[in-house]
Amino acid sequence: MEGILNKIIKDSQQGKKSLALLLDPDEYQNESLKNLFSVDFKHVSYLFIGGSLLKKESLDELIGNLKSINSKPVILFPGNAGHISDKADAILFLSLISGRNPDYLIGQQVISAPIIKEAKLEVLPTAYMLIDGGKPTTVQYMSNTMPIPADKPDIAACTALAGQYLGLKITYLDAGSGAENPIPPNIISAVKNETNGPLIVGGGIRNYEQMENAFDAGADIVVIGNALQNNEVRLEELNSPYLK
Ligand code: 1GP
Repeated sequence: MEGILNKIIKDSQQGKKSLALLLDPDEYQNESLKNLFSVDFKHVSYLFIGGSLLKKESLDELIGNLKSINSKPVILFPGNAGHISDKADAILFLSLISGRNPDYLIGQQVISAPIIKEAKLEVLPTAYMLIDGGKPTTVQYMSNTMPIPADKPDIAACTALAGQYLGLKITYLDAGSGAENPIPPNIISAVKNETNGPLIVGGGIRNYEQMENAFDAGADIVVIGNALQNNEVRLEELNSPYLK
């Protein structure tokens, strides 16, 4: 079977773009899930599961529910080493390379490595970068790191290139969940031009236009969480020509 990482890399090389939904287990219970998936969502490729303050039971429960109603790959997007479930298909193995907190550069990774091995999850090595989204976000606070200023594309590009040279396969630019401003297009294009691998972009994307702007600028995968959770946008509205 083709692995998820290989598919993400191949799609990026072929210019095929994807939409990922971010689901927070503490927010989505059975009813809200059924509502979310009551529409046709064939243009969604990945389900990211994560949140900053997860209860383990809700993580396993959400993944179990998701698996019973759909067949999209379920990918963990962990806030820390405790957010691992063997019920998922893969995990974004994140190193927070925009920050200078060793615990999020390598500490949590050491703690989680044997748990991930035991759980037999596919590992997606990911250079995770926070970009200032206009207000302090949970991930900034929890990781105790500073985001890269939103008007510094050169710093973002050099950071992403360093991540690539360290062997990380995917770059994830995140303005943080519920960010006021999504990642600016010039940051996305600067990172895309400087690196070769797949580029994930998320944080504060609330509508079709913002999603398209991210794709136009070079995002391979756009992640949307809050806006769907809060019904600011519906899945049907996100059916872009990029996602055919
Ligand atoms: C956050 O990139 C994700 O880590 C998605 O952000 O919830 O703002 O869509 P939103």
